[in-house]
Amino acid sequence: MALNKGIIEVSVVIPTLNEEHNIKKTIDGVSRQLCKVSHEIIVVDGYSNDRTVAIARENGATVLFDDIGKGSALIKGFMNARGAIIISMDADLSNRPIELRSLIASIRSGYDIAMGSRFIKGGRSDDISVIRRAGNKFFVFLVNAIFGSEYTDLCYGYRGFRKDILKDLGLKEMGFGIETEISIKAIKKQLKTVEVPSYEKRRAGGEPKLRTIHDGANILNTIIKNIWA
Ligand SMILES: Nc1nc2c(ncn2[C@@H]2O[C@H](COP(=O)(O)OP(=O)(O)OP(=O)(O)O)[C@@H](O)[C@H]2O)c(=O)[nH]1
Ligand SMILES: [Mg+2]
Repeated sequence: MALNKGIIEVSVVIPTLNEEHNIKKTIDGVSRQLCKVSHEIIVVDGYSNDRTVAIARENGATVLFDDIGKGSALIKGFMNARGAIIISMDADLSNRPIELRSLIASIRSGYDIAMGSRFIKGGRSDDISVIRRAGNKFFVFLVNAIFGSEYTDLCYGYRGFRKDILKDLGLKEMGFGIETEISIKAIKKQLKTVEVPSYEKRRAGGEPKLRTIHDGANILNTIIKNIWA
C-alpha cells in the first residue's frame, strides 16, 4: 500500500458500518488516485455484521475497530494515522477519489484544513434530501452567525488535514457532530482553512446510517456546547 514503508505522506481514514457493497470500490479508487503518493488506508469499522472487514483487509487496508459512532471512529483513525496529511472519507462511494487531489494540494500548499463543500461554485450533491439540505443550511447559518465564519457547508465529511493540528483540537464528538466540532474549533483556533468544491454522489448501495432528526439534534447540541467550550 505505502510506496515506502517508513515514510507515509497521506493517510486516508474511512469509517465503515456495513459497507460490504462499497468498500472494495472505495479502496480501489483511493489506491488508483494515490498510486504515486506514499499512503496508507485506515478503515475504522463499527463492528459491521457483514463482510466489510474481510474485504477491507483483502484489499490492503489497515482495519481498526470502534464501537461508538462515526465521530469516535474518525478520532481513532486520526490518532493512529502516520501520514503528515490526513484525509477523512466516507465508504459509500459518495466521495469521488479524484477530489483527493484538491484536498491534498490544499494541505501541501499550507492550509491546515481543506473542507469539501457541496455548496460553493463547482460543488454539488445528488445525495442530500430536501430536509437535510435545509438542516445543513440552517446549521451553516448558525455557525457563521455565532462564530464569525464564512462556511458554505458544515455536515460533510470529505476533508483534508495537516496531521499536527488534529492532535491539538481535542476532538470529543462521537457521532455525526464531528465535522461541526472540527469546523467550529478551526475558527476558534484561527486555523488556516479553505473550502474546495466537492460533488457528493448518491450512496451507491447499503443502508444510510445518518438519522436525520437524531443526528440533527446531535449537531445542534455540538454547536451549543462549543459556544462556551
Ligand atoms: N465506524 C463507524 N462508521 C460509521 C458509523 N455510522 C456511519 N459510519 C460510516 O460513516 C460514513 C458516512 O455515513 P453515511 O451513512 O454515508 O452518512 P451520510 O453520508 O450522512 O448519509 P447517506 O449517505 O445518505 O447514508 C460511511 O462510510 C458509514 O459507513 C458508525 O457508527 N461507526
Ligand atoms: Mg453517505
